[in-house]
Parts: sequence; C-alpha cells; structure tokens
Amino acid sequence: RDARMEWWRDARFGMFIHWGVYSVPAGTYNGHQVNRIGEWIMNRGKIPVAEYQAYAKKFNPVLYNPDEWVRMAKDAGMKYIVITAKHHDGFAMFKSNASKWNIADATPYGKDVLKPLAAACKKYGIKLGFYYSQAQDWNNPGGAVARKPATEGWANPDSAKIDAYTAAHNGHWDPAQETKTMSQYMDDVAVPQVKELLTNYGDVAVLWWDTPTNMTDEYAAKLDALLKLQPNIITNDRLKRPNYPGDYKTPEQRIPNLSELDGKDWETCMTMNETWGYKSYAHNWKSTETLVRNLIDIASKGGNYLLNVGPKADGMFPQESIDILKGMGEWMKVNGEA
Ligand code: FUL
Repeated sequence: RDARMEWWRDARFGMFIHWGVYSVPAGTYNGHQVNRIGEWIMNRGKIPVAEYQAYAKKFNPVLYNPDEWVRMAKDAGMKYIVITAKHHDGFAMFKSNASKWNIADATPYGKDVLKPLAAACKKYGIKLGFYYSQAQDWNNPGGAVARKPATEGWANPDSAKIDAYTAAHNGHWDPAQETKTMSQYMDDVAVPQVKELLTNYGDVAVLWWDTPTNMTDEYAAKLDALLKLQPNIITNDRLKRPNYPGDYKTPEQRIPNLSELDGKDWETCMTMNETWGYKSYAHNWKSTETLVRNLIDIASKGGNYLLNVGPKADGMFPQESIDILKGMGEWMKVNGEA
C-alpha cells in the first residue's frame, strides 16, 4: 500500500483538467448567463437532453495539443494530471462502446482525446489520472442527478414548474433521463466505461470518483472490483461513503487547518478562477502569488495541490491559466524541487 502511494506523496502538485461539452456553451445558455460552475450548466440551466446534446456538434477542438498541455504542467512543477474522462453531463472524452455520447461518435472532431494525452504524459514522465463521474450522469438514461433548484440557474420564468417536476422525478428534468433504472445505467454505462478507461490507456495512476449521488454499496463494489485492472492505481474518497474511503481525502476549494489533519493522505483541489469548466465571462482569477502561497501552505502540511485548468472548446487553455502556470513554474525553478 505504501509503495503504491510513494510517488503521490512526493508529488505535491498536480493539474486538474475539466474539459467537455460544457466548454462549448461556456456558461451561456440561450442568452442567459447561468450561475455557478460552468460544468454544471446543463443541471443549473435545466437544459433539455436534446438541446444539450446539440452542443456536441460544435465541439471541435482542432487546436488541442496534448504535448503542449503536458509541457505546461511539467514546466509549472506539476507531477501528475487528472482529467475529466466523464463529468456529470455523462459525455465521454474517449471512444466508448458503451455509449454513443462520446467525443469520437458525437462530435465533428471524431477522435478520442485521452489517447494522445496518455502518450504525451508518458513521453514527459507525468502521471495520468482519470476523473469519472460514476453516479451522476444527466444524459445517459438512468444516471443520477443531484437535484438543484431551477431558480439557481437564472431567473427562469418556468422555475416553479420545473422544480415541481424534479421533485417528482428524483431530480431529473427531462423524461429522456429516465428510460432506464440506475442499476441498468451502472451495468450498461458506468461499469463498461471504467473498464475501458482502465484497459485502453496504459498505466492509469489515479481514479478520481466524484459525487456519490444515490450510490449503493452494491454499485460501488462493482466499480471498485475493476481497479484490479491497474494494480498500482490510487483512488480518492468519493466513490461511496462511508465504506469506500479510497486512498486519500479531497478537500475542495479549501486548505485544511492543522487541527483538521488526522494522518490520512489528502489533496486540495482548487480552481484558478471561480469555475472548473470553462466560462467565457469568469474573470475572477487568483494571483500567481496567492496560488504559490497555497502550494507552500499545502506542502508544509503534507498534502497535495490539484490545481484546475478549464480548457476552451477549441482545445486551448485560457491565456490567464497559461500565464499563471508560467509564473508558478518560475517560482518552482528557484525554490522548488522541480
Ligand atoms: C465537484 C463537482 O460536482 C464539480 O463539478 C467539480 O468536478 C469538483 C472538482 O467536484 O464535486
């Protein structure tokens, strides 16, 4: 167990990447700026399945250059990358035989983006992990939904009606989401896709589960069993509470106080601005100095810092993120162990 954790404990600094179909609307649905984090736009905006799926037709990241992405991470002093293989919108950023709702089959780009990223990581000696939303899936039928009030999206005149519907439908807002049970979704989509991810991409360093909405121990056992496909893999604590604690804890958008530390491994994940997935009008960037201080604070307390980038739909990092990474890299070169 400890040998498996060794690289991770030494790493200190990694890159989180939230990239998917939500990068296309980039925070705006039908002229409405939808509140809160960009990758939640479908849920917050209560966008119908067919309308959301139409965004995939505009997802064509021709400027995607994984070699450059990995070099930027490495130059910043980062040792690993965790990318959204599938976020809550259910969209697979890889060629999947379990669902056509994937980048190879549903976009003009027509290619798996994880394969070349895995190759670039290997080339530069950076570990690669996959974020996989195992329970929430707003497009593949039977996936779970965390129910959120429609009023939190924007001042939608239909909010009361929508909220009455989601209350009666386990959080779902579109009948297309409910043509299967969650148990069918698990067997038809989540289990086969995690198997694909752990089979087709070489060494997978981390499986980063997220939001155990409506998870059962039975579902968790099926997913957990797949981890044996990657004997050295490390997982976080978000598969299913409390029986699947994984290898490390995941404080989100915050750095624990010394008094909270209990000897368990932990990783703070954090955004550079106010969203994980790209939003065209999210300009509240933290300064490079603040982010370096966060890294020092976290490292001094024995944790890891997973700092997020939300690439645009064309495949480019936002310029602000590029500048921040460069600035942090300059500090690391003088003061770090890079
Ligand atoms: C959360 C998710 O719901 C957010 O969208 C994001 O992925 C964050 C890292 O984890 O729980």
